[in-house]
Amino acid sequence: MPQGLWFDPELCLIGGSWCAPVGGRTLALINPSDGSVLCNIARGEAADIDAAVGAAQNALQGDWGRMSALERGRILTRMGQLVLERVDDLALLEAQDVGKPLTQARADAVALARYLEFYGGAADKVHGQTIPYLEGYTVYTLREPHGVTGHIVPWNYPMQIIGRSVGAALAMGNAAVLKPAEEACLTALAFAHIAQDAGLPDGALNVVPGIGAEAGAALTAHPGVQHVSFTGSVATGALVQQAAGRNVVPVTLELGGKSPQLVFDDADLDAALPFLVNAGIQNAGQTCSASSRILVQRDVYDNIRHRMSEAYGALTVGPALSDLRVGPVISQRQKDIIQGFLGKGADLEVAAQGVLGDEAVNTGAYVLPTLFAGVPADHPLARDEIFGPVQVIIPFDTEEDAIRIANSTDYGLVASIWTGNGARQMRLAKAIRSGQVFINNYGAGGGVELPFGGVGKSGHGREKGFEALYGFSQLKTVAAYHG
Ligand code: TXE
Repeated sequence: MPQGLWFDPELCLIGGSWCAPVGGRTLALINPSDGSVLCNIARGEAADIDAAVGAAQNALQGDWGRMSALERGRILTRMGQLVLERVDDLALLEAQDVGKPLTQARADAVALARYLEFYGGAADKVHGQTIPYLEGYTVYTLREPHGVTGHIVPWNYPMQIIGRSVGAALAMGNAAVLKPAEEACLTALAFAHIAQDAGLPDGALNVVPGIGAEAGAALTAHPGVQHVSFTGSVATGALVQQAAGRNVVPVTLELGGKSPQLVFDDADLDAALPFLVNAGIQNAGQTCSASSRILVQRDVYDNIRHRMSEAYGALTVGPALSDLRVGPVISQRQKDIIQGFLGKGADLEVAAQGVLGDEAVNTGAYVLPTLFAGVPADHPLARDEIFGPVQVIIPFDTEEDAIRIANSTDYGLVASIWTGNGARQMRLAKAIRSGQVFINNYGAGGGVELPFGGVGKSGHGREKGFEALYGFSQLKTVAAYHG
């Protein structure tokens, strides 16, 4: 059993009751730090999803559906407070489940609390409009929930992704059915227990763990679901969109990227360096907004290559609970995917690698952080999402080159520009195809207030901030004729 587990992990939450899945089946949850079985979790299937959607529909007809926005907000705020009280417990579970170093897992738990605070406070602040119209009419708009929302969450940042999607959906008065990833779902279950403790009415949140092709596919295809939010791979995202399309319901897709940082010769390199490296290796590179491409202007190329290599040499890799800079990746399968990419880089120059910490064991899913230098912009390692602790440095000559290379992948999630030239900052912020652009920073601390989402194969729809609240609601126009 995982250290610090305080609930039964083999159950689903449906309509306020914790119950075994209909088929009585379970799945083993593997600890990526050493390959051991942490515990079993429920392997829900279509019948469980059906019951969860039914429970969500009942909640919308009952207390939850009738609750004022103010009261919904108070419950979310209470959930945030309870998460803050349990930050260390949640971090311990996440570290064991995802393989995330404890410090990073703790930051995710704090972020979950912050999402709940933000959306708790925002619940009663999403207003409609009055629209001046023809004589004799009064016209106004109402923001209403979609109804039942489906949430398919991956394994890399369970707490943050639940906070941004389930938090926003509940704030708008939807009833949620959450399908966490089969590789990591302990904090999803913990979150559901905390929601109950905070007084969330039965059925407003339902959680059905299970594998993607079973519970996940059943949720996205269910005719009782009115909105689907998905974070994961491009291939699965396309399946999710097709399934939701058959029911003609909207989807939000967040599908990762190949996010660049552009370093010009007039940049403050001291300020840039920690961001260049950390944005690539945080969570062992398994971050949708990871910066896996470092584009460097030729004049400062040797300098950056040298300093990033030094930083890589100090990256220690080891078990999550040892809390080194880099933990294992999520699974042997993910490790194999990453090793496959490293194999494709056999023709490239490896500038530097991290080091295995003393405590790393052979049975864990460890990948040494690897920095490739002098990489051609059209190389597979410079174009494809690797989802591991791997970065490439790509030299460029002119601003036009930098823009062309930055925009040369199928993705467009995040980009950053390092330059002291204000006019260039403004030009590039417009020219780069990306959902977010950062100037002289990367990620801006991940603020929950900042709308987030991609263009191209990075997906569509926006999460975080108020934009998410618009996405999790629909607009009704009321036109009253009174003469
Ligand atoms: O993803 P999947 P996987 C990328 C990353 C990684 C690759 C594979 O490149 O190497 O995807 O990871 C559920 N209907 N990202 O296999 O399949 C599944 O149960 C409905 C980027 O884990 O997309 C899980 O809950 N749902 C990413 C979720 O989808 C289905 C985060 C993600 O699984 C389903 C994770 C189906 N048919 C991986 N099949 C990011 N953007 O941050 C699976 N699922």
